[in-house]
Amino acid sequence: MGIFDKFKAGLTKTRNLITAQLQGIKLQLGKFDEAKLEELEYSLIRSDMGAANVDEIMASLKAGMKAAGRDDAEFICQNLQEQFSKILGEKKELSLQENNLNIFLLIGVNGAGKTTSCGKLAHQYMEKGKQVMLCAADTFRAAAIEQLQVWSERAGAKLISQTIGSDPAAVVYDAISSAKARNYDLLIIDTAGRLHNKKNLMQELDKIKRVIAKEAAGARVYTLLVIDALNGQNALAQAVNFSETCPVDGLILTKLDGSGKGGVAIALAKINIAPIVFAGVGEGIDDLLTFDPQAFVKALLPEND
Ligand SMILES: Nc1nc2c(ncn2[C@@H]2O[C@H](COP(=O)(O)OP(=O)(O)OP(=O)(O)O)[C@@H](O)[C@H]2O)c(=O)[nH]1
Ligand SMILES: [Mg+2]
Repeated sequence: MGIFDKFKAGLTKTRNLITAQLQGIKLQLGKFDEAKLEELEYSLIRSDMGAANVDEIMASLKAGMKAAGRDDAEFICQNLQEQFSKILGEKKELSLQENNLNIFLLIGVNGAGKTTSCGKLAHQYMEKGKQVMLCAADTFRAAAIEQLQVWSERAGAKLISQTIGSDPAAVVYDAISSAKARNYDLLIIDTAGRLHNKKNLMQELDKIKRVIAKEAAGARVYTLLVIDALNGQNALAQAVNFSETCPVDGLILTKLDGSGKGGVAIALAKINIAPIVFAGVGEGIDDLLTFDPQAFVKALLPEND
């Protein structure tokens, strides 16, 4: 399956929401009047693009319709496609530095999909021929360590872990030493879920970052904030709050498949904290896609046929 088809499958629920209006009108060969435009506006809001963003998008759409003297579904699709693409911007892929250690540090609130994404990423980079190591720096629960162990076996990646209750920064220290000694390409660090306002937990994250800065001084490090699309507009608040406490290099937007809230990607891009670099579209090992704005937008809107 190509990346577009994967996005399309993953975005089924959001796509249904937005295309229902557009395609229904198309079939009736009708024109978009005020009432139909309002329905379209409502479905964009329901997809969690954010009310203010939808206001802007609709205003621009209406201005475009007026200027072009068009009120048909094709024009509207085209206009939305252009607007969404502009908001999402260019594809921003993480690049690994050759012959050097690269580190992904995954952070985020409880249940966002950090551990699962660590496993999927390990698999993805193993498939690309990279030497990948996973580090279980969520030491709060035994289950968290076991969960990452299962993923490491699935992906065929080495796991570094300690016992429950160990200092997460110490596990990270171990993992870095081991990864450096054996010339690993990529170290992926799983951390415990935390809220940005839990001071002790944010201090723990700082400590992990200090260990990375000191022990892996030459490494390329990406701090990746994992965001659950199911949280819709709350996900935005989380992204803002987290990034204010801890600088973030990229976002992993998970569970795009789980609801019709795929529009949150547009809202996230608009606040421009960090680019969305990966998208989770399921629970399987292959269900993490490099975020491709073009494929995403194409998958969100009905096909022009
Ligand atoms: N449908 C779907 N489910 C996902 C996706 N990513 C993660 N999940 C599910 O979300 C649940 C939580 O995922 P975890 O990876 O355990 O989340 P976490 O952030 O590590 O959670 P904590 O360690 O408890 O903070 C699991 O049931 C995953 O299978 C996704 O992209 N799509
Ligand atoms: Mg976890």
